Amino acid sequence: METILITGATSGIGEACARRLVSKNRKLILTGRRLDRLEKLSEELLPLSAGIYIHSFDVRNRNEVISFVESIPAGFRNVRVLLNNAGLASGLDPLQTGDPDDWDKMIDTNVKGLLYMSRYSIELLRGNEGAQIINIGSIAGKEVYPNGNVYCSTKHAVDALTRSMRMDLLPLGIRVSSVCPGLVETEFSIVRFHGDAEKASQVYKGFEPLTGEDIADAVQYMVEAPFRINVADILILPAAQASSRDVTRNSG
Ligand code: NDP
Ligand code: 8X3
Repeated sequence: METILITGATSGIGEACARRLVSKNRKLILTGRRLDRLEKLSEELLPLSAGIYIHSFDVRNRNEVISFVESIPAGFRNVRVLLNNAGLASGLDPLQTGDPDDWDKMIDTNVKGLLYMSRYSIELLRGNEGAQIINIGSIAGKEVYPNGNVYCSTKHAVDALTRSMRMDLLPLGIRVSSVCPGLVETEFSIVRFHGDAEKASQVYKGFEPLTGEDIADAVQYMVEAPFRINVADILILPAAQASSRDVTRNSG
């Protein structure tokens, strides 16, 4: 029986993926920092699954990542899919006035966290038929936009890591791919604007943004594709978005 490990399952895209991928034929490992949310989600999904293991930790902390991997019970260690989804933007400022604490947060989570998770999960994935790592990238990893400086850099790094990990892990039979969304309405912008929900809601005003479920559809396609296929990269945008800077909005 296969196991799928999801980081950032407490909200948004990661939570939608947990809901979409849950099955009586699968075990899930759900992670994030907010234990109360993991407990609630696990309680809800457990009857629909073959088993759920939750663990709250911070992907930025290398020792916590190592302890998490060591803590996984025997029945959950045959991980077939690692979904590296945990990530965030913090701030939206020009470089000259940017807050270096925001920069550290984004680099430590989006780049170093993804690296730690990937590096220490290899032992769980290795040898499992159809093993794969799916990274949640972004349109911000394909192009840049004003004031997106550090966030865009971290997502460009995710793009580079996806392509280089694909080469490194080829001899181990582990496929590596990415799903790169445009604007998805989740808690992402609330986090970016440090809790300012009103400012966050403006980001999605006047057009129909993507939902976490839309991204979960793409992830499900990758996860359930025949093992001979590696769906290497998917860029998904709302119909109203052509690039990071081109979004058609109604004035009303
Ligand atoms: P949310 O804020 O809704 O979810 C982010 C998830 O990441 C949460 O579950 C959060 O859990 C987890 N997370 C953040 N920091 C850490 C950490 N240090 N350790 C462990 N878990 C962490 O945003 P989204 O669902 O939108 O974001 C998911 C991914 O999608 C991110 O990588 C983001 O960059 C990417 N993305 C989002 C887009 C969008 O428009 N929303 C578009 C393109 C990509 P907790 O706080 O409990 O730790
Ligand atoms: C999140 C999408 O456009 O806010 O990666 O950077 S965007």
